[in-house]
Amino acid sequence: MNVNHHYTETLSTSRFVCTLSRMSRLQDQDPDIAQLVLDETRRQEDGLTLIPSENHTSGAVLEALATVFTDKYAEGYPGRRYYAGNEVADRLETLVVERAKTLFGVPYVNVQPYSGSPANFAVYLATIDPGDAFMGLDLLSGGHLTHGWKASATAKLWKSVPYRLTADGRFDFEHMMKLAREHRPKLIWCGGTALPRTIPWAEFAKVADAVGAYLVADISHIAGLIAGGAHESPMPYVHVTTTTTHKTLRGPRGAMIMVTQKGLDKDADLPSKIDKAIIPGFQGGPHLNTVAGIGVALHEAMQPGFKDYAARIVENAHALADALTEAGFTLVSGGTDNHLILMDLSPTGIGRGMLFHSGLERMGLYANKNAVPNDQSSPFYPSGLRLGTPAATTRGMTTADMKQVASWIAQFAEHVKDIQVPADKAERQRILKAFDRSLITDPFYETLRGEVRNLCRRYPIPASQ
Ligand code: DSN
Repeated sequence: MNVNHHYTETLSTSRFVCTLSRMSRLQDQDPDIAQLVLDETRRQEDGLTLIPSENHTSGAVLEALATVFTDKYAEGYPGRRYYAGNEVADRLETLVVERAKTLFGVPYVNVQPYSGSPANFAVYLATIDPGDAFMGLDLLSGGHLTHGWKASATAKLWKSVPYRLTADGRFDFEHMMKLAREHRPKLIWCGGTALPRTIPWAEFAKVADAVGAYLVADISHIAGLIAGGAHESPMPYVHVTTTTTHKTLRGPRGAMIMVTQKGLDKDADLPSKIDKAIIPGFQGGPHLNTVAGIGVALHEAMQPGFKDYAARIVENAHALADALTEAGFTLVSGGTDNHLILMDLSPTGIGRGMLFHSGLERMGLYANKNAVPNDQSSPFYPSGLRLGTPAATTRGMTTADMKQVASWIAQFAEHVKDIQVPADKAERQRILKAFDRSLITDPFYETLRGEVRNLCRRYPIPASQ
């Protein structure tokens, strides 16, 4: 295996070395896949993940994922399985459910959803009938596909009534109340994927309660902040909460559905409806190795240090937002309260998110293009860039490092200030192809990539957190 010696020395406590030492059989039996695992490990080490929905799991979570639980079918629930041999699986799932109940303070949790979209689908199946109206945040305002975007099956099977943010990125509860009274939704989603501000759960509850709708919080992005006390919990206000487990919560790729006491008071059968919606309604056997990994992540989130981690995510996001603002960028809502920053690049031309996405990627800074509220461009060529600090904070980066990141973004912006992304398709393709070529030939990118790599090597991804 071609491993740079200096590199492994620098990272003697890192995930790279742990990965290498764990893979002797894989290297012998399938060197191609082993090499890809190492290449991806190195990509993550040498670049900086600023995608707000990504994070770096601990070595313990990775170890739980790579276990014999992956071999076992466990359709059903503890004590009620369709397969034999589930006595250990029952103990595992029960333990993980209990941890989630304790961490989030709820009476019921299902830890089986394969990921966020299946979790959200199961909530629809459990709570409303086909054709019923529901409200969710429009994708272009930062909602998720499954909150009713027109291309999602959720908008085909149920009647989607989207609500939007104001042009300055704020919720408009008066407008929402008007929509709710007009369409009488049976379910209202709160939460999203590009929301830089605190979500005022109580305001949502007023709207949902006024029309007797289920209120469901999708806390996928902020579950770790809620667990760590850096964002108010929705549990007193909503009936159901869904979350992925791999974002700020820093677990494996999976999801959970939780029913609150308010949810039980509305419908005591909600837990059993959700259980049935997952299996046999929508999924087959749970991925028990993922369930084990979720259990480890929940245990980590219950440790005192996790509060500090959540606080540092927000501190770093504030520092990054402030430095970007000082550098002259426009941020949706003017800043951030959480882990996420949405840059509005439209003051320098609409549709420029793609340029930043690809240019920064070439420099080893991984962020993603994103629509901004009232975006005048299409979702594939949006005018925004979404950034976040959960992964950088896991590496131990500080507010000073966030200032450096903002400075690199500003240098890139200056470098491409004359490039526009035209609305005309053919012209756009021509300009973007020329831009892609410049990413290879222009020495600016290699120089900046080296600077990013140097910073990243000062902060190896820890094998333990
Ligand atoms: N893909 C997730 C995100 O990046 O926010 C949402 O599902």
